[in-house]
Amino acid sequence: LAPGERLDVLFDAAQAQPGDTVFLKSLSFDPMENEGAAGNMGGPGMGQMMAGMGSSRLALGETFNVLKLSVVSGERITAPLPATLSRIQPLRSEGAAERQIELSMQAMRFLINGRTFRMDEIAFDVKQGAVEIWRISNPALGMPHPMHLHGFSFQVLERLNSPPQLSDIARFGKGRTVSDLGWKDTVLVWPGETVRIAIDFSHDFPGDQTYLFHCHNLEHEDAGMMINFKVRTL
Ligand SMILES: [Cu+2]
Repeated sequence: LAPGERLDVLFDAAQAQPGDTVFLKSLSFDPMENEGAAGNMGGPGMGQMMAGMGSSRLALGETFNVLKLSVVSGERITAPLPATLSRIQPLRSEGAAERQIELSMQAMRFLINGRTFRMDEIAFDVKQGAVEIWRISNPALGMPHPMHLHGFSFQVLERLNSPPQLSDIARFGKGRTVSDLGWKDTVLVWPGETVRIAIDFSHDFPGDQTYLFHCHNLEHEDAGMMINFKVRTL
């Protein structure tokens, strides 16, 4: 799970005893920050510089405790799981226009389709009510980017060229992992990966409306990884 992503988790405490402490842990992983490999910058990699800007002493990808649960009573609540969880109708995306979204970085800026964020600039127009497929590509020497869309939920259709730590847990077809299955507003795109998402641009607001699409890594969006786009009524 990347910054901005969310999951519903059911925790079965049937085995826990009063006095037990249970931790929800983030397990170690390869953060793939490609430090020192960021092309023309020389010196320390951008990830290293960015990490130096924050106050966190936790190394990227290191194991840490997310949540501590102290079990204080032995009260038992037995609640059966519903036979079926929420069902999501796949968006009808056959024949939908496919839009290329290229992520990159250059000279301490993070870019989307070669652009760095400008408040007064509209990167592209989308027709209100259209279903589009966005094909989001991250270069092999990039960094992981949790890409967040304002205003519309989307569905993850497919992951291509995923790194092994991700493809090893892709059990749901088309390279998708468990966190790809629900309605999403943030999707993590790993270095070298292409992720295809489907979006229905229907909304109830009058006239043309401007929305944002950006990386949810705060250092990256602050360094320009954000675009405006306009949903037009025509
Ligand atoms: Cu990013």
